[in-house]
Amino acid sequence: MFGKFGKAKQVALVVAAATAAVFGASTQASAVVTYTNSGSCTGATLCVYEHNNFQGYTSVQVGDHPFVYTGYMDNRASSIVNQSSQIYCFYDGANYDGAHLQVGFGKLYPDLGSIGFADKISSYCPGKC
Ligand SMILES: [Ca+2]
Repeated sequence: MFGKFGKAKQVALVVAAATAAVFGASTQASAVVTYTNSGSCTGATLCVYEHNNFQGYTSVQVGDHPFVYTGYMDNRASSIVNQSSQIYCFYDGANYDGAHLQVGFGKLYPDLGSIGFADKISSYCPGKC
């Protein structure tokens, strides 16, 4: 009775699973972010620090990619080094939304609290806000 349609449904499910696999693979690109306590940003594109003046736990990105914090660094950033040739937009929201801060290329922000943006960052993306 529903042989033909049942098959079509199965194919649709397989396509959905394959699409999920592709998106899963692209998510792996966010492995370009690593974490350190060394304070060093040498060779990196973008470093985001837990404390003022580039101290404390640090997320270190190589290459220009969007990123969403899901762990310890979510809502903890207090200083930023942007060594990229890209402008970056940092967001309070986890989905590149909410209050935002634009950081020009080659810029250092030693005290995000002085501009009202301490302990807020949950995501960022290369490009203007
Ligand atoms: Ca936030």
